[in-house]
This record gives sequence, C-alpha cells and structure tokens, in this order.
Amino acid sequence: MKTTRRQFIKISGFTAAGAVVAGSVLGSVQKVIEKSAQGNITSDSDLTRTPTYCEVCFWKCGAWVYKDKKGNIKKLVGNANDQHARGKLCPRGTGGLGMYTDKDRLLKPKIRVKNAKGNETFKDVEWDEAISYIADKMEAIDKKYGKEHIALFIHGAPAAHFEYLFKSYGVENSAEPAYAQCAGPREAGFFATFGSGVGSPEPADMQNSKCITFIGNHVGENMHNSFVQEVSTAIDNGASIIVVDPRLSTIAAKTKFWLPIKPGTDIALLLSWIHILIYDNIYNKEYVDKYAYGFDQLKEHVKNYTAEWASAITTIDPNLIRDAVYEMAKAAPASVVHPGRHTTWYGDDTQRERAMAIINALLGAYGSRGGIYMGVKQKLPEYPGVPAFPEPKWTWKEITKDKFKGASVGVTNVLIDASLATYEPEHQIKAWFIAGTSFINSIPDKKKILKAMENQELIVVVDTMPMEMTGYADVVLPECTYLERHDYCRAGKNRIAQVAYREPAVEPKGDSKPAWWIAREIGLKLGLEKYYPWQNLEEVLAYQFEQIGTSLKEMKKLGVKTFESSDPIYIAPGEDYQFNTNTGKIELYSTDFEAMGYDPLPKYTPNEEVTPGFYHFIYGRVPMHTFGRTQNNPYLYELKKENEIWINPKIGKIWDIKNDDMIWLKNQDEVISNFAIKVRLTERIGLDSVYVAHGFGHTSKFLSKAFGKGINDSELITNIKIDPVMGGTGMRANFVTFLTENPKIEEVKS
Ligand SMILES: Nc1nc2c(c(=O)[nH]1)N[C@H]1C(S)=C(S)[C@@H](COP(=O)(O)OP(=O)(O)OC[C@H]3O[C@@H](n4cnc5c(=O)[nH]c(N)nc54)[C@H](O)[C@@H]3O)O[C@H]1N2
Ligand SMILES: Nc1nc2c(c(=O)[nH]1)N[C@H]1C(S)=C(S)[C@@H](COP(=O)(O)OP(=O)(O)OC[C@H]3O[C@@H](n4cnc5c(=O)[nH]c(N)nc54)[C@H](O)[C@@H]3O)O[C@H]1N2
Ligand code: SF4
Ligand SMILES: [Mo]
Repeated sequence: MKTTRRQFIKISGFTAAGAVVAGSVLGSVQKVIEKSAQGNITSDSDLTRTPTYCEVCFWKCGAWVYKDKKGNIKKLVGNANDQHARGKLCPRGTGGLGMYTDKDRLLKPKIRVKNAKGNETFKDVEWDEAISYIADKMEAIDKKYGKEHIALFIHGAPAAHFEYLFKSYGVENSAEPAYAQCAGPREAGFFATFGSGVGSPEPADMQNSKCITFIGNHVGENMHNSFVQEVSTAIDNGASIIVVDPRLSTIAAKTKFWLPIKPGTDIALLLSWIHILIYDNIYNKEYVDKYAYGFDQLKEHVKNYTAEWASAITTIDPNLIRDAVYEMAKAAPASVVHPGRHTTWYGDDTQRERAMAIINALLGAYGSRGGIYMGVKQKLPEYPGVPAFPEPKWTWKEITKDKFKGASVGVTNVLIDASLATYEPEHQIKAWFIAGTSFINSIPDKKKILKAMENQELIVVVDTMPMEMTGYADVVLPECTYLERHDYCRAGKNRIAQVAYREPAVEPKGDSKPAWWIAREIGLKLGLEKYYPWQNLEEVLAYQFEQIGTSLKEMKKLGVKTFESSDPIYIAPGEDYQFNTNTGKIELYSTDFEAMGYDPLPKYTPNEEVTPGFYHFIYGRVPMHTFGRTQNNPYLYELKKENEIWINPKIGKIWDIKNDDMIWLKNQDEVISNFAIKVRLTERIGLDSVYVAHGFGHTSKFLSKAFGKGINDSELITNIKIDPVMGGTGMRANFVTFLTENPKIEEVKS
C-alpha cells in the first residue's frame, strides 16, 4: 500500500476532503466553538489578536488568541512563524478555549477544615489567608524537620515559577511525571550513547528523512503538532515508515512495514537489527569508524542475535525483520529511529532506548540531515540583582543517586517512597507542593501514594480544575488558565532559535491567579523579598527582551521571534566532532554504564508472560485529549466522552461480549476498575492484549462532564517495573481480565 499524505492524519486537513482523524476532529471542534461563540463575526478585521503559546499539551505551539470588540475570545489559531505550530493548532489546541470557559473551574482558594459534625470539608478563603496558612506551615516544617523535607511536584508552565520559589527558599526536591513516568529512559539511554539527551520537541529530522522508524510511538493518536506535520511531509516525500507496535495504530495502518510485536520484547528485535546491520555489513562504516567507540564489543555482543532468534521471541516474521532493517539502512543517514517519548514500559526501558540510540549511530543518523539534528536555542538572561540561591542541606540527589545513578533530575516515585512514614527520618518528606500535575492519575501505585499522603503535614495543590488530587489537599490554589496570564517564554532547543511569548488575552476569571503571582506572594510571606525585586512577570519579560534585542512591543506583535544562531545543527562531512561522553565518541559500549555497574551493552531479558484468561493491558492516547486534563473541556468532551477497550473479536466471542457492551476490568492484583468501559471489538489488536486510552474514568464529582466516563488505566497499573538506571516506573507489565457483571463498587474509591 502506498502511503500518501491524504491517507495520513492531517492537522491542516479540515478543509481537505477525506482527511482522517485529525482533520475531521479539528473541523468539528472549530464548529463547536463557532456555534458557542456569541455574536457573528463578519470578518477577521473585526477581531484583534494577542499572542500566546498553547498549554493544552507540552508541545507549546505558538498561537494567536482572536477577540471581538467586546473582548470575547472567538478563536485560537496557530502562529504561522512558529516552528512548533506552523500556522496550525491540533484539535486539542483549537479547543483550548474550553480550559477558560469550563464551568467547573477552580475560582477561589480553599482550605480543608472540619465542619460541625467533625467531617472534613473545604472552605473558601481569601488569597491572603491561604498564603499565610501555607507559609506558616512551611516554616513550621522547616523548624521541626528542616525545609528540605518539603517536595515539589510540577509540570507545565507553572513549574518554573514554583521551582524558583523553592530554590529561593533553599529547597531542591522537585520532580515531574514527565520524567519518571514518561521520557526519563530515553533521556538516560541517549545521553549514555551520544552525551546529550533528547529533549522536547524531539530533534528527529523527520521532514528530511527517507525512512522513519517508530518503536511504539503512535503518532497520529499522539498528536504533537509539528511532529505530525513532519511525518506528513515525510510521507508526501516518499519516505518509508516502519512501525513496531502490537496494535495496528493509526500510523501502522498507513505502512507496509508494520511489525506486530509481542508486547515487551522490543529489545530482542532491536538486537537482531543491530546484528543484521553489522553482520550483513549494511551499517554506515565510515561514520562508525570515525565517531563511535566500542564497535568490536558490540559486534561480539550481538553475534547470536539473528532475525530467527528475534522472531521466536517477538513473533514477527524474520523476513519482515530483515526487510525493515534493510529499508532503514538503504535510506541512511537520512534514516532515524525516533527516540519515542512515553518510554516507561517494562522497566528495561533505558536499555531499550540504548539499543535504539545504537541503531541510530550505526545508521550515521546523529548529526545528519534526515537523522537527528542538534537543536539550537536563544538564551534568556536572568533578571539582574538577584542574589545566589541558598545551598540546601540535601536535595533529591541524596535520596536518588545511590540507587538510580542514571537519573538526571528528580524522580517522582523516589520522592513518594521518601514520603512514607517508614522511610529513614533524615530524608523523610513531610509536605507536598503540587502544581500542574494530576499526580494520583499520572503516577502508578495509588495504594502507596495514599499511604505516603497520610504522612504529610501539608499538601498544597495548584490547579485550574477540581481534579482528583485537589480532593486530598489541605490548601487548593486556583491558577488562572494560560489564556489569562503571563508566563516565562518558550525558548527551548529546535532547528532554529525561537522565543515564544504568552500574555493574558482576557482577565482571570473569579479569584484565579497566575502561578508567578502565587509563587511570589508565598515568597514574600516567607521573607524572600530579595529574590523578587520585580512587581510582576511582565517586568522580567521586558528586561529579558531588551537584553536579547527585542521588546515587549515587538513580541506582542510577533508572538514568536526567530533569532540568529551560529551553531550548526548537523555535523559537517568529515568534521572532527567531539561528543560529550567520556571517550568523546558515540559510545556503542557505554563507559558510563560500566562505571555505574549497569550493562554497558543492552541485553534482552524476558518480561512476564500473560496468564490464561488475562490480557496485556496496554494504553495510549486519543487525538482529541491530553492525558486526564481535557476530558471535562466542554469542546473536547463533545468530541470524545469516554474511552473504549479494544478487544480482538475472537476474544470477544470467547467471552460472549459484543460491541458497546459495558464491562469492568480486574487486574492481576485483584484491583477492579472504578467504572465500566465500552467494548470495541477490532482486529487491530492481537489475541494477547487489550488497549485503552489514558486519561478517562475521572472520579472527581466536581468534574460534571468527565466524572465516571470510561475507566482510568492508572488504577489498574499496580505491577510496577522500576528501571534500574534512572528509576522510572515501567507501567505495562499489567494484565487484566473481564467482569461482565457489575462488581457493585458502592462508592468511588478516591
Ligand atoms: N493527543 C495526545 N497526544 C499526545 C499526548 C496526549 O495526551 N494526547 N501526550 C503527549 C505525551 S507527554 C507523550 S509522552 C506522548 C505519548 O505517546 P508515545 O510516545 O507515542 O507513547 P508510546 O507509549 O510510545 O505509544 C503508545 C503505543 O505503544 C504501543 N505499545 C504498547 N506496548 C508496546 C510494546 O511492548 N512494544 C511496542 N513497540 N509498542 C507497544 C501501543 O499499542 C500504542 O500504540 O504523546 C504526546 N502526545
Ligand atoms: N497510567 C498512565 N499514567 C501516565 C501516562 C499514561 O499514559 N498512563 N502517561 C504519562 C506521561 S507520558 C506523562 S507526560 C504524565 C503527565 O502527567 P501530568 O503532568 O500529571 O499531566 P496531566 O494528567 O495532564 O495533569 C495535569 C494537571 O494540571 C492541571 N492543569 C492544566 N493546566 C494547568 C495550568 O495552567 N496551571 C495549573 N496549575 N494546572 C493546570 C490539570 O487540571 C491536571 O490536574 O503522565 C504519565 N502517567
Ligand atoms: S500539539 Fe496541540 S495541544 Fe499540544 S501545544 Fe500544540 S496545539 Fe496545543
Ligand atoms: Mo509524556
């Protein structure tokens, strides 16, 4: 089957006929918004626009917020000059307005109190009371244990503001699920190999690739804007796409190179590819001779890993294994094995990523056009006159690095372990400060989290919505949405150096406030004035803009500005490039891992087998939602209200279940799903697995739309495989069976 752009998902596609998934979804979200927007817009000239970057996911697409004369937001549109957006937003970004209009939003600070009957409840308070309460508690914890015993859990734009606050206070105990539940393993695996991590956006030069290989990575359902656009371009240009996935994903359905793998066996496949590249002599010899270290050890290591060996483990046809790697090699060096993003699968994840990195090295992809580019960025200066941060007595490193030597930032689950009453008192965490992460839905092992929570003397949650975690807080602080606030600029690495600016398009609703304001107010209460010589974030941004040769005025006009960068993004032919590793080379054999006591070369070890009557429980994304944060969004809710469980029709027959039946799931540890889930019988999933989209099954009754719709995969993830290198939580070694009768869960557990 020849793949064309039309067949593939198109973010640009809502005007084109026949556009699949994204196209139609985007069209309908636009319609929903237009219908609900009051007043008729005659033309765009009636509208004014302000710049932002999208916060519906973490791709951070540069966008314009269009408003009418009355100041009502009419639409959100991608910034044409932004390399993340390229003039378009994905369906979720287009529906971002729903974050602002959601009627269930948090609009007032709340403190947990006991009511007359002795039951716990929340009372609405003024900001000053909430902030004083938090500052007093933080000081009390400091006195009793030391301030280092407070942990910060963060994600998204609010993160930077609270990290700054905590550093000013002398605490460096922060972590985000975007590392230990997401990209951590690939960062560790690629760092060990190339001396630099991957980062976001992933620097895969897909728009110039002749062959792109996806391991799991379900682009098209995973809807990162320019990522999807680049894959579309590559397909248009005739690039080959290789997809390794037990499920016929949207992208797998568009290529002849779908390798339906038995879950958890990817390392065997990757080792056989390395074997074939080396022993069939189809690797990039010149590149490897010049830049790589440890080729001979690697060659010896993979000598028995033939396609037939891998076939027996992965259940993939050996000819398909060979054809795929020949296709990759033919296109090299414009051939890339995408590093993936959500990579915490089976606990052997850093080693799987190492194997992927090694294949990229053998193809000569790193530093090559169509392979992996080296991103550039515009640095933004610090605000002047701020003193150095105080030195904490201990940080996340003290409780992490002896166990997980490859961890480069805080590990959420390590901090949760340290929050248990049984943890050594010297480093025991006694308070949680949580901002922009849904925590109890994002980190597995709910039982442990609940236990750790009991040991906390303060839990603060900063959120825009009454999510599950807010129900456990002592203090809930309502942040306003990204459409109502300033934040630091987006200025991460990419092909060109760009800075994206966000300013408020509308006033914050109710009593909600921006994270920078909340953090600063807490800082002032804690006596940290010297770290806050500015009154508002706009001053900081104005200063930064001046220093880099622009201005607030210009940034308001441009939204996204491009800066000159003299750093090349590719390695020049024959260049004596030094990699940031111990040997200065690409380490096929990792000297770092050897020194740390980890396997210097990736090994395959079998993962748990499924037991009869149970199925591998695998999960992923739907294009119209981000994690668990958008299910209550009025526009996106309309597009997808609940998740379904994908079951092979033959399995359906055995169980006598039909499409649209509602069933409950029970996992290997007897945990039963909180709600029922709708059955979707499909040949696109094999006989040994079932599949659901993450983010549904909300248990917070304050989410009037999302409550009880579908099931929450996190609840059923109780068998956790910890990655020995960086501490990530492998979440795919779980199995479920079906309950066709209502197990009568009386009350929602959370
Ligand atoms: N619409 C939307 N897009 C998103 C997000 C979102 O919430 N919504 N989130 C963003 C974020 S932060 C991330 S990290 C990414 C996540 O998206 P990805 O990085 O693409 O996540 P993966 O886990 O690699 O992909 C899930 C796929 O892995 C397959 N799979 C399951 N088990 C195995 C296995 O053992 N081997 C192989 N080879 N495949 C397997 C599943 O069938 C599924 O198709 O998506 C990003 N994009
Ligand atoms: N079971 C399971 N667990 C997973 C995954 C999975 O697929 N399955 N995916 C993993 C991955 S890849 C990742 S990256 C993580 C992501 O995990 P999280 O970082 O926890 O992401 P979300 O679930 O989107 O939670 C974001 C929270 O921030 C709130 N929020 C949204 N906007 C704002 C804002 O502007 N300000 C503030 N203060 N709050 C805001 C939302 O209401 C929500 O409560 O989850 C990981 N955990
Ligand atoms: S990919 Fe979509 S949701 Fe994510 S930032 Fe871009 S437009 Fe927003
Ligand atoms: Mo992620």
